[in-house]
Parts: sequence; structure tokens; C-alpha cells
Amino acid sequence: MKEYLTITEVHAREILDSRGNPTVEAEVCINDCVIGRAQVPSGASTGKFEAVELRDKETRYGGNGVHKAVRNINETLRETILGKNAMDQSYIDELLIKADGTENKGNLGANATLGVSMAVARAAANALHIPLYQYLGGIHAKRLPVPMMNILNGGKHADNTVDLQEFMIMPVSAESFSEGLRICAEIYHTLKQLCRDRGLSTGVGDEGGFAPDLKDSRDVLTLIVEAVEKSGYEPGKDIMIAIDAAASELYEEEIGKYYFPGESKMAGRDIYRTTDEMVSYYADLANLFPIASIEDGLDEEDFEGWKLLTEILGDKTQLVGDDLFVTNVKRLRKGIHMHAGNAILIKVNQIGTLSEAFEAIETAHKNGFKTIISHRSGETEDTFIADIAVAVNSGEIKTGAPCRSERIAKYNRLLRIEEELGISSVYCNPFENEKYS
Ligand code: 2PG
Ligand code: MG
Repeated sequence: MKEYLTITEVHAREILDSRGNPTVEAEVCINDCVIGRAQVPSGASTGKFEAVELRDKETRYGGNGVHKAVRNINETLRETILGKNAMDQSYIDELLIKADGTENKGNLGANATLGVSMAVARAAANALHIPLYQYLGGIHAKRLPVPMMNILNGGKHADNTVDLQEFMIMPVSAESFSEGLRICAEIYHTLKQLCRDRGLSTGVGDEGGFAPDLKDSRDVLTLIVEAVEKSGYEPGKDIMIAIDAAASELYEEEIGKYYFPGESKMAGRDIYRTTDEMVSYYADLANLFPIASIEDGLDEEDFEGWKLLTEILGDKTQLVGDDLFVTNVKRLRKGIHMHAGNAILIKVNQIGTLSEAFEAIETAHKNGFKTIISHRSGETEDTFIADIAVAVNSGEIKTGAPCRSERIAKYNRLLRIEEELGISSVYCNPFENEKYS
């Protein structure tokens, strides 16, 4: 007979995220005694095709309040799921989707539906006394993800001259997650010292990476390679580099080119790149530096450009669609069909329910696409994504620098999971013996 975990109360409130902006916190109570709580993250370089994040657009918090989304939970969504079984996650998510009634959660807000969706899962796991990753993934949930760790910020996440949004390191040769984390933190500290020695700023961006003014991407990558070597590790063997270009932010639709404002400022002339030039730009960087992964290398609407990028670089490089796919299975299927990209970034709030995010993950894996479970630039202390990464054996997680507690919380959660899994835990290089196509 099936266990019935009755949802007896649902409640939401407005809290603050890591940027000091309001966000939604939802709570779900089972059998009047067990509570599951979840907090919703928020992006800055948001994709055009993401589900709607409902903001009040009133005077409080500069229009960013989430009272409407909170009310939608406390009234409509509460009514929708009261009395239902918290273990029926897909059914509950379907009810949330139906209650909203739009393609993009524009009615109730993806921040409302997601808060409830995550809180239901956490409440069920709590009621069953099993860890969240095990509840979500079962007994086969055992692979600790390799961190795609941000150490240098640019683009919309910082106020420096670096145009590409994120430069990250991946400790692929480590024996375990905890060792990988240590290696990354050591390199992060070396990088800080290098910046200091050169009179560069050691202030950090939204995700905790340093945000110095540098000439261009080659300068950034040279500095990172130096930090890796100085820390005693070998670039290309111990450490691979990942970039999130967030190219939609650079794209100028009217002229069909990418503008690099920071590089232009440092060079004293305007620097634009066409799609073809962007592809050769990445190919050149990948020839010079151990770049294993490039996210959002081109604009979110340019599936044809992505196809070209994948033809040229896809054999050797992980090409990750974030703004391109927005965790949306329809857009992902289009990418799979067109051979545009070979991996997807998974951000639960881009789509608005856990079930839809899991469907995207499953579709990706079935079709040989990699998945990277990701935070947002606006985060909270909620560690939910760490559990998702292990639950689906994704193998990669992107959750910022070893700095700022909202990022560290996820790493610390993974340390606990690794300890808990003990000899069952697996940590391995996601790029080994794998061919991308
Ligand atoms: C990204 C993310 C997270 P944001 O572009 O991948 O790093 O940023 O949440 O601002 O979209
Ligand atoms: Mg991105």
C-alpha cells in the first residue's frame, strides 16, 4: 500500500537573496508535523525565454517586491495542493502548472510555483527521514559533481572591464569531491595574491569571483593559468577551465554583432565580433588554454550559430546552453535535433517546477547531452541544488566561488553528502573517455 503524506499547510513569505533583493521562501507541512522549506534563487543575466519571475512593480524594493508571488502561494497554490500526497511530486507539479495556466508561468510566477514544488519534495524527504538527494534520486544517487568553480567574474556580474561573465576552474584529477574543493580554494587564494601583487582589485563579483580590470580574455586566462601553476597544479591535467560568456548580453541585435565594452575601453577603440569571428575567437582561446567547457558562447536566439560552433568545437569542448535552452525541454529538443550545443545548464527557476527540470535532465542524458546543475547569481542559503546534482548523477555543478556563504553553503552540503555516502560515493572526470558530438 502506498504511503500517504498529507499536505496539511502551505505558507510563503518574502525574504532577501544574496544581492539584497526580495525573493520567495515557501513552506509545506505534512500531517501537521513535518515541515519542508525552500528558497527561490534569482538571475541577473536572465534569458529571454525563461519562465516569468513575478515582481510586484510597486514602489517598495524598487519594484522588486514579491508580495504578489507570495500571495499566489498563500491563496491559489495552497488551495490547489492542500490534502494531496506530498510523494506525488509529478502530479503536484502538474497541478501547479495547471493552476498557473500559461506557457511561461506568467500568471502566478515561476518563483511561486518553484518555491512550492521544492518545498513539497523537501517536506516528503523530511517526513520519510531520508536525505533529499536520496529521495530525489534513489539508491543510485551517488556521484558527487565536479565543481565548475567561478574564480573570476565579469560581464553583468561585476563592474570591471572583463566582458565574458565567468571564468571557472574544474578540478578533474582529484580523487574526491573534498579534494577537488580544496584544490579550487587553494587556487582561488593564490589568484587573490597574484591580483594583490599586481595592484589589481581583489573585490569580488556577485558569485564571489574576483573582478579586476584586465585587458581581454587572454589576459584573464593567462592569470588563471599562472594561479593554477603557482598553486602546484598542472593546467590541462589537474585543472580544466570553463567559461560562461553569457554572449546574449554582448549581442547587439540591430547590427547582428557582439560588442565587447571592456575590451574596447582598454584598447581605446570599439571591438565588435560577428558570429563567425566569435567562433574563431573561442577556437583560438581553446588552442591556447585548457578550456573544456564554454557556456552561452553565442546569442540565445542563434541556433544556426550554435550549430556552427558545435561543428567546429563540439568534438573537444563541452558547449553548454544556458540562455539558449533555459531548462526548457522544447528548446533542448530543438538543440538536440539541430546539433546545437552538447550540454545543458539546469536552473530550476528558469522553468518553475522540479518535474520539468528533471524532464530536461532526463532528455539531455538520454541524448548524450551533459547536464550541469547550476545556481543563480542571486542566491540564498538553500542548498537544494547540491542534492539535485547528486540525485541525478549529473557529474558537474556550477555554484560560484569558494567565497560568500550562499555559494559555500552548497559546497558544504556536498561535503556532508560525500561523508554520508562514504565508500559508495563516486567522483570522476566528466570529460574522460567521452566524445562530444
Ligand atoms: C549564469 C548565471 C549563474 P544568472 O549565467 O549562468 O552563474 O547567472 O543567474 O545571472 O543568469
Ligand atoms: Mg550562464
